[in-house]
Amino acid sequence: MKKDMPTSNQSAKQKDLVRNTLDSSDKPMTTDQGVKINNDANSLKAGERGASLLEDFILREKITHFDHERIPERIVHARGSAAHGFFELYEDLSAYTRAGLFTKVGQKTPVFVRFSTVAGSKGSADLARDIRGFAVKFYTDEGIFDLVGNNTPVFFIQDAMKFPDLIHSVKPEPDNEIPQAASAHDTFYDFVSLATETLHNHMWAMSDRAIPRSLRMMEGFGIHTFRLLNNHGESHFVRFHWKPDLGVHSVTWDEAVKINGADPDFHRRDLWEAIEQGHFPTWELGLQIIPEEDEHRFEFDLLDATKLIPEELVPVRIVGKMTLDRNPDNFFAETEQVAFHPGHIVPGIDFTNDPLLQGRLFSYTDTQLSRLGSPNFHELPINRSIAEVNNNQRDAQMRTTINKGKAAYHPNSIGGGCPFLSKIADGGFNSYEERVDSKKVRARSASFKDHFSQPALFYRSLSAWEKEHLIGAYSFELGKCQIDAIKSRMLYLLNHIDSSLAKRVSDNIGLAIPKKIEGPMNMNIGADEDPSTQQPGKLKNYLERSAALSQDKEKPSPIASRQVAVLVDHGFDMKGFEKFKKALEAEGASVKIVSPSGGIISCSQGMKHKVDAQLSTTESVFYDAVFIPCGEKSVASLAEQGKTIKFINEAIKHCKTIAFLGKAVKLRDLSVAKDFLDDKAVFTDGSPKDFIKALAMHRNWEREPHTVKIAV
Ligand code: HDE
Repeated sequence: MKKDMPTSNQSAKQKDLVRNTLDSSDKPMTTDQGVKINNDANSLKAGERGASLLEDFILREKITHFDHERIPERIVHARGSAAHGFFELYEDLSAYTRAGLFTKVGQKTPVFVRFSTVAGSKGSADLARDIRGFAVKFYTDEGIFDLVGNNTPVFFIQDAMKFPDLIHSVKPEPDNEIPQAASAHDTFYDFVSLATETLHNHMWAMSDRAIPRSLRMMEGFGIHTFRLLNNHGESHFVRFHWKPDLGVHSVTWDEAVKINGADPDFHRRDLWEAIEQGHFPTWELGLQIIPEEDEHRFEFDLLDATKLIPEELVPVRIVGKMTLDRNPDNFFAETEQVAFHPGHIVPGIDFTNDPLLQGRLFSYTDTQLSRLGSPNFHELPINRSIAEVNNNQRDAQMRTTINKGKAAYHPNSIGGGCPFLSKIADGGFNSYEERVDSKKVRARSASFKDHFSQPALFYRSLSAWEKEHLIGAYSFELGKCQIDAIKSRMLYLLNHIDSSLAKRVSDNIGLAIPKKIEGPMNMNIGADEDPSTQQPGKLKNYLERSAALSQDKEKPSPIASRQVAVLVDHGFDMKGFEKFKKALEAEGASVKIVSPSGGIISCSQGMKHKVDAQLSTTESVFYDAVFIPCGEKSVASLAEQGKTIKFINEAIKHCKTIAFLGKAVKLRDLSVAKDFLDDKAVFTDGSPKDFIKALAMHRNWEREPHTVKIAV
């Protein structure tokens, strides 16, 4: 019988059956062996005040299970949040691939997506400056396809051999286990400054991409070049892109630091609540498709994961949409136990010789063996294929399938030759018949050697405010390092990428840019190779600027699910409040009443309103915009709270949209907002239209240079 994974239109009963979910409502409590329990509060004792008895199997079972509840966290990407959804294809791509996922237009393929940070532990804060994982499990009719990507289009290293070094350098330092979920320390910069291939991805990590406003507002990238194979065995190269319908947006570093303290679960909560409220996040899937014959057309190597293919050179073709519409029922069973693997592909998709990808193909199954403890991890409900699984793999720990029959080998006659093999024409998997004719070498291709041109392209492509943020990030991170020789090496390298960038960072950290650096600086070379081939090499400028690399877009983003704080107390003006609230909610924004006291407050019309957050328990950094309605009593009460002024000052500092209606102008004049009267996102009239327009642009970054002196 063919199993079916849930799509949003399947019945709840069907979903539970496949996913092995258990709803305990109206059920008696039992032991793991099904025995009904009569007393769950007291252990079995020799007398009420006597010793506990070893025979108490109920106590022993409960404690033993508890003792073993934790499994090893992921060695990287330990901190994650996930959701269910589906992918829908716009157009038939059978000219390129035979994968049903990309040829059956309109079919909904179920997905499970896990977002993560890389460096921090499972319990670390969400707003760490870090690359985000963006891993998608497609439950296709032809088996599982995992697109295990990140929110940057490139990676730090070119060859899997260096992955443990990269991760060891960024993880907390081994002597004192400091710092948690932070790259701003000596070991990381020691490695980065010696391994120049890291510089491109590092530049992305110093950009706003590494502190997203929401997991729902990030791009995703498969990074490696993969192959698509069609029914004729023809191959095209492909790179995968996810483009969020909500736009790509970030917070400032100052906000990130504050959010980490005030709500370390900020991203997790944001994703969860958006889905609960029906604001289902969506991404369009884009493909960059490159014909076989164009493999060597570019001034970089397609197999090099530290290089992106600018969209100006190969446009991104939008082919479908992914919607996340259901939160997991159980964090551990789903988000923690999901096992992704770039080697999970389906017929019609294939690998390339990218040496980073090739190493990953080994690593992911290997890690599941220690993390999930058994080669049967594919039997966990979240990892199960919806295509039927039949083979002669047997046994091992925690096997749940009960295979029938005697034949567990192939060929066999006892089992009628089953399970039988499938012809390629009948859906059997085939690999691209790539010609391989070469010497066995331990080397890096010369075509991988340019480590500077794309970081320079990225920097050139940023807007002025993005460059300022990046300069701030480098200054912060290097400022936290202790060893001058490491910082100097970084300045030397930055100077090769962009001298104005290096100069600003050098001024900020108070260290001169060195003219020369002693010793080799390119770890790609082996002991017997010529050190003169090392970086930095000459910059190539094949493109002045790539618009896709910048987050600075003229197009407004939808404001649905944006959080708007309304600062009020008893007696606030209902008319102005309602006008804004209605207009904002009509666009899907969430209006939250923030007031000095919790509970219920009444407005000018005597109506009762439930307070969403007490001023003392919330922070300006949780909201995208603020408005303060008129109302003498309300404004007077707010004016007495130091937190009100801090709240407003922070909103101004973080370039947010803010409106002071009627008498609330008094609060504008008590805060730094009085210095921003001509600002295009600071309002004093009663029209929500302009407020919404400003919010749709995310922030007024033009304000930022004037906020430097704001002391919050
Ligand atoms: Fe991973 N990576 N990785 N990685 N990776 C893991 O697998 C590894 C790389 C990525 O939400 C681990 O199940 C090696 C690139 C994501 O569960 C581990 C190399 C990209 C996730 C592993 C890389 C990624 C992982 C840890 C270099 C972007 C989280 C737990 C050869 C394209 C998936 C696990 C999730 C997880 C190894 C490089 C993305 C240890 C050896 C490049 C999103 O197997």
